[in-house]
Amino acid sequence: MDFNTRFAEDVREGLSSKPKYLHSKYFYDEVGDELFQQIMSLDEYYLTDCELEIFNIQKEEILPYFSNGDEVFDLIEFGSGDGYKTKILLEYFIEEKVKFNYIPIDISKSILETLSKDLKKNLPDLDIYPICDDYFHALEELNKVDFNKKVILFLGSNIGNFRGDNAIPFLKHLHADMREKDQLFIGFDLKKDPHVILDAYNDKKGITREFNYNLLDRINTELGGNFDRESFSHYPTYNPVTGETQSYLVSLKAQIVWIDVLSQSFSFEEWEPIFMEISQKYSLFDIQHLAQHSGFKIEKNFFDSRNYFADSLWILK
Ligand code: AVI
Repeated sequence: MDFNTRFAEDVREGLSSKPKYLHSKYFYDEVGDELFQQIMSLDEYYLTDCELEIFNIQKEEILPYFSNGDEVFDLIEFGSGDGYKTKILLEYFIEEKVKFNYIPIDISKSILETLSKDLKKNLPDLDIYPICDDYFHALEELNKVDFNKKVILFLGSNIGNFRGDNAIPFLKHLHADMREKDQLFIGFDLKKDPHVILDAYNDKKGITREFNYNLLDRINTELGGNFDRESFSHYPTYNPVTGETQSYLVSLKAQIVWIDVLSQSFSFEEWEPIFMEISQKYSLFDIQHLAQHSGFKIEKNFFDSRNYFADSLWILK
């Protein structure tokens, strides 16, 4: 199935469900990538700063966990995006003359091209092998030809796009594709003051709202929809019991939306929500639970100074 057919079918399924939902993976077209860059530099969106701080302050401590100094290793990054945070580690590793290859994997070709261009210019000594593919397919293909130790980076709390234990099948799949000496380095956004969390998804400038609306715009342009974004209100929530941050677009009136490519209309009741995104937050116990139930052991947790965020280094159990 090509991308557009998959997109259309996912939209059909989501808008026909009760409650309605849309997949947040479709947030990321060119406009969505740009909006996410803006989100990462918002004052309220503390996640990026925390991880930057961990890398800046603790890079010397992180390095010996990744490299024994002799063997070449592969630093594989899932969903590298523009590599903004990773660059701190890359720069330091190059400075220290560490033997490693950097292999960013992303489904966005344009973002990989921008990243490669930038790194080739600014870090000419870096060995970079970008792969534009699905994470697991890329990893499985790599495993056939490459026997270096692998350190897999899954940063920025991307794992939080799975609700609670739904991350376990993904982590088990990863586990199955890893060899004995490989490591997994995952970013987890920690449970904290609920106001701090909610503000991060409800910024004053309204960029997160735009990020959500962009998916409606995308359905309009790519699938011939007639969503009127003004008749939906952005509603983010945080539940401190489950650690789930959820965002919704709520229909402000009874309305019917038509989508050409699907030759189908979807009716909304007044105040009917579309569930748009989950960003799971974790306690240390939750992290331990995920590691244990997917075949991993925590080797070391790296925290920022406020204990808002943890980069957790895992090895096979
Ligand atoms: C990509 N992901 C980890 C971000 C998050 O925090 O869940 C996406 C995001 N959505 C709204 N703001 C940021």
